[in-house]
Amino acid sequence: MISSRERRLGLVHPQASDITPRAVFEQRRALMQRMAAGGAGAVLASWAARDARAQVAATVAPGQLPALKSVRSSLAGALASDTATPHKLVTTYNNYYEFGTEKADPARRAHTLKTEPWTVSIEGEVRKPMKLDLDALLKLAPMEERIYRMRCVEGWSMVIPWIGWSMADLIRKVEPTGNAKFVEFTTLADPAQMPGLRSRVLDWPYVEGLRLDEAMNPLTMMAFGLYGEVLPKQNGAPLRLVVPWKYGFKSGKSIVRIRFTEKQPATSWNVAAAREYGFYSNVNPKVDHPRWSQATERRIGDDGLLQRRRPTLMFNGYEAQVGQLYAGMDLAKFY
Ligand SMILES: Nc1nc2c(c(=O)[nH]1)N[C@H]1C(S)=C(S)[C@@H](COP(=O)(O)O)O[C@H]1N2
Ligand SMILES: [Mo]
Repeated sequence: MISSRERRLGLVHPQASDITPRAVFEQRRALMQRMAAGGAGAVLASWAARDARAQVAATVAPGQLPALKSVRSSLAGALASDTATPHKLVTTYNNYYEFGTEKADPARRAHTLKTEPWTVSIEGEVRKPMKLDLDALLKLAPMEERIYRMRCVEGWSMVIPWIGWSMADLIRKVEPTGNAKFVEFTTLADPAQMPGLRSRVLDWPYVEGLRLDEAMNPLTMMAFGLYGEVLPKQNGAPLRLVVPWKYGFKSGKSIVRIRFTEKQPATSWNVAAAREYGFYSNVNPKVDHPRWSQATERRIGDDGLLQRRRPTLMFNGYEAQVGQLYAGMDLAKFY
């Protein structure tokens, strides 16, 4: 075992099995084995046991999930050197302003979020607009575990094992029209459930957006879980977007509406402070925030390592997968 003093002094690189709460780690390993063996049905069965949603598991056809090995290898080794951030930190150090602006607020307050029933309305420039309930969303595509880096625009980062499917699977299902150029994501805004809405930091509801080709990129994910568990409320239950090459605020939580549009959507942070938060907001160490550098970041959980900062990677390290989306674009202008 590694002592916390050794770790504080930066003498060792912790292993996932050292820093992950043991019960969670083992539960996750068991879950992953079932995923590899049995497919999406098994994943949902495990969730159902924790979430009293047994009827969902019963209606999902198993056997669609690729073997765990191929799920992992689809990440092209991008994360080989990163250790997952401890579960405890992923679920207690959050940005979810609908529940308050302090990092500890969402974990303390988000219990008031009611995640069932839940419906996502898919609208706008699509041939097949639809309203999908949570059961339909969970079954929409095979679940995969993906371990992604997440870089907040504030200068910190984490590594999170998500569970979900590629947004592209949903997009194909609703058949965008030729006019669809962007996708707008809207978060729940209910003052009865969300005490943070009383503060006017943002113009609620929280709205984010992507270009259609960004939303179609296989890395763009709709997540329903993390660390092998149903998504905690503070992390955006019951479903949230994950766009790992962009600053974290592009990944909206607790999504209720997805709208396909011809024009670039007005997004909350861009409306609040356009000079500071661009529509694209790709992670870019060469384009600084007006008030701080983006060249380096603090990995949450590394605090003991004498406050060492690590270099921020272009597109958060996903340049091979997404760089071509921005060929020929001036990324300092389209920040
Ligand atoms: N609805 C909503 N989504 C949100 C936010 C928010 O305040 N409200 N914060 C964003 C920011 S700034 C970040 S860094 C991530 C944090 O996700 P996490 O708490 O799950 O790590 O969520 C993003 N999604
Ligand atoms: Mo963020």
